[in-house]
Amino acid sequence: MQTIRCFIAVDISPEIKDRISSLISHVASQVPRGSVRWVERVNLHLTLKFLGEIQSVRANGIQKALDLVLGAIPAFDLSIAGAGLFPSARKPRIIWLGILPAHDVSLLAAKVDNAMQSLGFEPEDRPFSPHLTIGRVSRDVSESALPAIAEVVLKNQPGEIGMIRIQAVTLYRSDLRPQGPIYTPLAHVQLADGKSPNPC
Ligand code: 2AM
Repeated sequence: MQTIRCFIAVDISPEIKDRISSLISHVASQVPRGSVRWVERVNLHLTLKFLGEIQSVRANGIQKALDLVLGAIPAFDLSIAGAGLFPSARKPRIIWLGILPAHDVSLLAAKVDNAMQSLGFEPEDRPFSPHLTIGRVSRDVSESALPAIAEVVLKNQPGEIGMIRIQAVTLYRSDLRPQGPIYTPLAHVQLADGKSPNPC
């Protein structure tokens, strides 16, 4: 049986992707080359739920379960602003942009999580923390070099990058390749008054 690695995410509009890409270029020029794997413009997204490896035949059922719950949630706006680091600025591994307000998108993530639970996926054991990952610190960066990377990120903290209208969520397939992941949309599911998602 074929398995595929999947996740459910919100897409980012082309304009906002452009702004984020400019920010990434600016920050990347100030940290040692190769110290961070920056997210490619085409791959920028806001993850709602990581599903991991699933049997490919389940994709249809996932789309149907999402259809059932998301059709009742009205579209809403989010602002992308600020930057931060997981798990901490002392030992950063993930570099992210903030998402505001947290409430609506957390509710959306909870609905998605519930829908996936009904299909037998494990519920999230940690509260949803809305963020848009823009970079991952390479494993081979020494611990002593980590705070300097965090300092660059925090020094270049953006104000509001822009608003995105959340009208749909996308089920993605993720193929991990040495050159970087390839994300392929498998299904778009509209919110209550959602229109077709923005083209990448
Ligand atoms: P992130 O944005 O929080 O980093 C596709 O791989 C997306 O799924 C990533 O953007 C990542 O979300 C999330 N993801 C990848 N591997 C994961 C894992 N093992 N556990 C949870 N989320 C994961």
